[in-house]
Amino acid sequence: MTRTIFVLNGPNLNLLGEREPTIYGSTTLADIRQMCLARAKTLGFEIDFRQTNFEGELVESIHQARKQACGIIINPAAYTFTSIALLDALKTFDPPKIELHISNVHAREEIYHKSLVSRIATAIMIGFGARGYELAIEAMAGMVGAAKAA
Ligand code: CA2
Repeated sequence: MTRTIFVLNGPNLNLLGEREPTIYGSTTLADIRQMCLARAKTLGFEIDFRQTNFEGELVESIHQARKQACGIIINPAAYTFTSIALLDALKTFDPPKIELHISNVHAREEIYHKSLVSRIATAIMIGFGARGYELAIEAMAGMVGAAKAA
């Protein structure tokens, strides 16, 4: 079985660390990628880390994950609340899928409260800041099983 976890990031997350640090913190997406790679390595997993500002590209990545990944961690950003295409694609991916948000979306404006993705996510990681990615990898390793010593 593959030991690759896809970590997918949606629109505007390439700006992390550059704008709105009070909401999203000062860690950049490049920093988060490094954290993910390092944590996954200790657990015996590989990471395919991606970011796109395009809905269709996220859908394509999910299709690739069907053949190449043992799990998906996805921060769909604004598409969380709008994309039925993303929801339909994620429905075709049977292994564990974790929906992740850096900020606590429920403490924010109402437009950020109703996730379309949550209904099909295996689990949800919300409001832990950039550290949520590491926690999600640990959780995913636990769900997929046979993790090496941490
Ligand atoms: O908290 C999260 O991770 C979000 O998925 C981020 C999304 C937002 O639409 C979700 O409600 C919660 C927005 C990402 C925008 O990223 C930026 C990063 C830096 C500066 C501006 C936007």
